[in-house]
Amino acid sequence: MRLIVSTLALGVALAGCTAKDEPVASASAAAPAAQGPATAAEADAFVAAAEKEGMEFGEYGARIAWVNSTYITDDTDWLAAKVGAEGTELAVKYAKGAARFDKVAGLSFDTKRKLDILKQGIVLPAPAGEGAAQELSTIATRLQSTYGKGRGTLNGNPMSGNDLEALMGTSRNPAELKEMWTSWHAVGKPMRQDYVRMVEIANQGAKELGFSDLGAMWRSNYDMSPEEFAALTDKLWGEVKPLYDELHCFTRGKLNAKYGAVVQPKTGPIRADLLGNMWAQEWGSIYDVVAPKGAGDVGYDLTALLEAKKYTPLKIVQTGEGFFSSLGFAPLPKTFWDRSMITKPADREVVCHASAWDVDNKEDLRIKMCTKVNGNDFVTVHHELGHNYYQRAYNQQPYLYLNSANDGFHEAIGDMVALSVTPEYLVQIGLLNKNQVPDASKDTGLLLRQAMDKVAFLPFGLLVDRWRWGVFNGEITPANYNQAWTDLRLQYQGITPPVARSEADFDPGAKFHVPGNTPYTRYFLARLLQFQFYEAACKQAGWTGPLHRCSFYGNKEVGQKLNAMLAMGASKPWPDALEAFTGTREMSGKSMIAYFQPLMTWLKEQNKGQQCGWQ
Ligand code: X8Z
Ligand code: ZN
Repeated sequence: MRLIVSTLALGVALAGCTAKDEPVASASAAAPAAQGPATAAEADAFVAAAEKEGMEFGEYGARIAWVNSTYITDDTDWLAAKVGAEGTELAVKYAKGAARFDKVAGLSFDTKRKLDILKQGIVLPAPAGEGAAQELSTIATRLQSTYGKGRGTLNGNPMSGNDLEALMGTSRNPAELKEMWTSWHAVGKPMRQDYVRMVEIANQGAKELGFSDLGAMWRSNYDMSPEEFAALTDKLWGEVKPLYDELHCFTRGKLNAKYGAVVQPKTGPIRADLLGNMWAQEWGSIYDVVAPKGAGDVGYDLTALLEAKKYTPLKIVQTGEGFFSSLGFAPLPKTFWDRSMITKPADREVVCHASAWDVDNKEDLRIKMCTKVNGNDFVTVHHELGHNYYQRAYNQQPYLYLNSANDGFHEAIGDMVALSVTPEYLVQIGLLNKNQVPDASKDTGLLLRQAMDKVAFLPFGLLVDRWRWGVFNGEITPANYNQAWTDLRLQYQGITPPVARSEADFDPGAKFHVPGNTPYTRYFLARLLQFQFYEAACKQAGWTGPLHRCSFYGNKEVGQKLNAMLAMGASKPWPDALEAFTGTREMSGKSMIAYFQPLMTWLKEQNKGQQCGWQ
């Protein structure tokens, strides 16, 4: 396992979506030279030592984190906390050692870039001082395991988070939805004090590394200043917000029609538990509620197809592998199938939230999922495999470049592949009959179904870190943690909790990435990037039809070009990687907007005369 490399690389005890470790340096490598000003040659040697030792520490930490995440006990928590603390101490020592070369002239491009990665990439830095790293790591481990072991209820019966997540998508009973939402959100409550303390310690750690606060440190990983990055995310949100606003307006109208004004008023925010997802982050599960008659009947439902063809979780993963193989990527290694956790074990506590792992930074790729046979998990499997194929594509890079171009890239690859899961593709793999392929008159439905997941997610993708950035810089204090969360949910998503909240609650803790300490802006970026990648791939494939009907399944040329970008790892600033595959150097909402253009026109027409907006 590696000490923190970048925002993507997570600490040992903090396995998130792509569980990796942080770069490690020994105390000797990190220690300042005894005498004289530092030289470029010393910087080269410092980086080389870091890479060597990081690689060595890596596998050890990753194996412990894996066992902890797939078998939560007091003992594995203890081990994960211990190795996490060791990793953090080394990473911090390393980051501080790297600062010694700040003013050294004549550094090579790579040495300078790697020193920056060492200085900026720690997700949860600990300050100096006896026991700080251990306390931080113990808290971080406890938060993640508390989430993993969390339970809510339905009709008074205890239920795992994983089961509740699925049921939020299928129940259409407002009382049940409210119960599931409320009981699950109680999982955050006991985390509050830990979270407060964790923020104190990690903020202090960030300050010792020269950052104003931990949020600024997180925002420093995008080949631009933290301020420029925050401004970029504002700009990107501005591009796509009009599309979200139309979707919100349309969806609210349909919910009002289905449930009546007592449950869902005609104006104002949407009740958060009615949108088919525990966090109202993706709404595709309630497509049946919003589907317009005729044009909205897309003729098939992926979950139903998977059930009808008796797909198993394993078969879904094999199907995902098949897509990547069709692009020319080598099959997954045997160890992937032996070591992955594809379904939820019956007899022990695990972290069900899906993640992809690269345990030895070479070939020991794994996913960890509690896969259910439904359309959502079909997409999530592709998402996770995208991480694994990325990891393997860059495994020839030096240790500090074993990462994506920026963290949004890592999150976008599998999703871009899943955008190719078109009706025509489903025919190719035998899930759909040829005569079931919806004709052009159903395009609105297909796009609306897709928008309910892709567009609906955007404000959520942004606000999770808006909240954390505020917590880290002190604008949000423990006295208004929950109110600030609820306010941001209203401001960005236009949603409101189904029951009154207070500062006795800690709703952010009910979302995996908060107790899991996984930065979240990456998913916002990925939502836009995946459409940029997809549009570029379709162009490469010579597709001329409507964008959303394009599948690049089986296209080796696309595969080759994709591999070229993935293989760059983190070795170049992200605009270089983006350019290599798409020809542009800008992250932008343009491709997503182009994809949904026909839907936007249609939504505006539907929403005519409605009082859209919520404030
Ligand atoms: O956490 C994930 C992946 C693992 S990186 C399953 N995602 C975000 C979430 O679930 O909140 C993918 C979409 C957004
Ligand atoms: Zn992911």
